[in-house]
Amino acid sequence: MNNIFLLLGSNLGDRKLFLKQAINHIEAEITPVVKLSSVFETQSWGKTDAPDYLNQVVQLHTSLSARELLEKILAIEIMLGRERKEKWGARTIDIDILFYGDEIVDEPDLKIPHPELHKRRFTLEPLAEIAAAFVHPVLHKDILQLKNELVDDLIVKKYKLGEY
Ligand code: PH2
Ligand code: MG
Ligand code: MG
Repeated sequence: MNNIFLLLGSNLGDRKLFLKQAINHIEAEITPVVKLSSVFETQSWGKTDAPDYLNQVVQLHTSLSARELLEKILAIEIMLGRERKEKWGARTIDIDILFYGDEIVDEPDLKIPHPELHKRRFTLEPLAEIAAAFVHPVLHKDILQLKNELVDDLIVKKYKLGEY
């Protein structure tokens, strides 16, 4: 079984519901979730005038290949109304593969570990909550260390249900 971490993100529509629906689809069409981080509300990274995101990390164990996993994820994104018009455009749901065990994949449409994850507080905060000791197979540092070394001032805070 391969140990997988995925990042879920939504900044369009009912963000909390899209995260929940993504998890339901992952469990129905891929495999039950092993661990789930808290939901975090995060300032948009890269496109600063975009609406805030909700982000959450999930851990899975699967025997699917990275490519098979990617195909299932893309199908779930489409089912949840994902449209790709512009880079970093607002989206109902984005599901990114952060890690596929210790494997390194470098293909045009699939790069694992996710090449930007160590620069992004919106990824490392939820990831550190459930996998602080996981060692990045390229950078050879654990998630807690990467989080402590971050240079990213965008606000990332735990999202409380019923706050809005
Ligand atoms: N995803 C991006 C670009 N910027 N910012 C936040 N806060 N959360 C995201 O999930 C995110 C982003 C590209 O996929
Ligand atoms: Mg993404
Ligand atoms: Mg993506």
